[in-house]
Amino acid sequence: MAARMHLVVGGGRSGHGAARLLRAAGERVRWVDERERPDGALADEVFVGPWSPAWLDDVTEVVWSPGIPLTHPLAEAARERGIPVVAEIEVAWRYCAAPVVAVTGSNGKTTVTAWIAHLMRAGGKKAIACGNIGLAFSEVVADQLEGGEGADVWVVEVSSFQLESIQTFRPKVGLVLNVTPDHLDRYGAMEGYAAAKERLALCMGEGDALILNNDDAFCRAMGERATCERVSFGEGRRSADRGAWLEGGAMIWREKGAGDLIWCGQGDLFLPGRHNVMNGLAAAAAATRMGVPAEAVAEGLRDFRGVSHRIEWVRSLDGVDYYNDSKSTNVQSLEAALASFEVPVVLIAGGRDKKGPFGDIGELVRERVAQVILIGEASDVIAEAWRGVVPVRRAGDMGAAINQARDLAESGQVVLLSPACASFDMYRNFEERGDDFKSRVLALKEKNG
Ligand code: UMA
Ligand code: ADP
Repeated sequence: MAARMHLVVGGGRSGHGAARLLRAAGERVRWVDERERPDGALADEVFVGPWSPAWLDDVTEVVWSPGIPLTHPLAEAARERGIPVVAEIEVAWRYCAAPVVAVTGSNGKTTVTAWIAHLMRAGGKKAIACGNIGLAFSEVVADQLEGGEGADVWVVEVSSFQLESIQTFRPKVGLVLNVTPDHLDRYGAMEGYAAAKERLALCMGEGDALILNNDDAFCRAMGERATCERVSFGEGRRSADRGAWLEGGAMIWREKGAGDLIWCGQGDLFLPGRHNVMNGLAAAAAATRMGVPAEAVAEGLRDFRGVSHRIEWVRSLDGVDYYNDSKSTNVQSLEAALASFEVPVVLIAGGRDKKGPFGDIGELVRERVAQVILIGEASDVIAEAWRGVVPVRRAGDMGAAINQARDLAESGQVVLLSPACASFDMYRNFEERGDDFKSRVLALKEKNG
């Protein structure tokens, strides 16, 4: 039988992984991108430029990159012709030979994905963290198909964009960490965004476990609709059968009919903030469900060092601590960062607005922030939302913002970059933004030096 022709749309990381994987599996690939020419060595045909209906000729399946909205006319044309449009993670799932733990949520995905992989390794398993974290799932599955070592478990970070077009993707353990406003520039309203997140449970069934945040209204509602086993985590313990809870400062696992098992105290974690206690509980619940013994979970909870660009300590200078939280791209991640500090914060925020409700955290800003320095396109929107709440200044770029922050911050205070916005107005991505902040901060000289 002749190999089927797949149209891989998008020449970025997802497209690269999907094209490589499909070719390794013996399928035919037409790889297209509207801006940059994809690598011809990985495809039978490549096209670049404005999309054309001819791209769909002889195609049996379209493999879609998550950053391109499904309202794109090419996706609509495919649907009109009855050609399935599937996510890149869907293709990876077909070929992966080990169980999948999938992590979604508005905030904490990368931290929890990396943390679960860390806990699995502490338990002696070969775990690979991949997906939205930056390494396409299909890329690592292609490695395996081409003779690489593969994994005992794939820990896959999945975004709402990826979940929009899954069909059979079925994690053994799925986590929804929280659902709060994000990507509303793409979804318009919370309903569409939340519905995309809920698709995680689409194919989960008997033998699978859905780990849900008991303190999040959306997650609780999702739990009521789900058909597979549910495991809760959070602060307010209920009479749940199974769950990971914070109680009296202890991080606890509770099994139905068994006594409580204490992993560690919240103060034993290296990572700061209550949100990271919740992230740790979620990760520990997943690892436990995947068979990692309690002692290994406890050890891996304590010694996990986190991921850079998430409330990352950069240096101390003239009594001021500088933190890089460039991955804070929405209002809730800024809220989590501010709640993690007990001392006054000089905050650098702003970037490309994702229509976040900045006014919602006005009280916390008033309480914790001494000064705000705004950068980027969202400056007017944020200044308006926090008018009368906190003194606000503006800076033309990161260098100017850091200089102002340095002049304003007093000994004992914190300078925090936590933008609550996307980076694309000034940088290629959040990593570039965080690296720029870090290198400029590290270059500062002591005042009396
Ligand atoms: N393109 C078009 N037409 C368009 C738009 C884009 O042809 O209308 C092309 C671009 O020219 C480009 C390609 O599509 O060549 C980019 O595709 P993409 O945006 O899907 O990016 P990838 O490189 O494939 O990266 C994606 C995820 N990006 C997004 O979802 C925006 C990466 O998550 C992920 O790490 C990677 O797949 C591997 O799984 C990044 C992200 O920002 C980190 N994710 C969002 C987030 O975390 O908030 C969801
Ligand atoms: P994601 O992959 O979902 O973007 P990250 O782990 O990369 O999550 O963290 C993104 C931002 O959200 C960082 O600023 C981080 O400090 C913050 N954050 C992490 N976990 C949580 C959480 N559970 N609730 C709120 N904010 C969080």
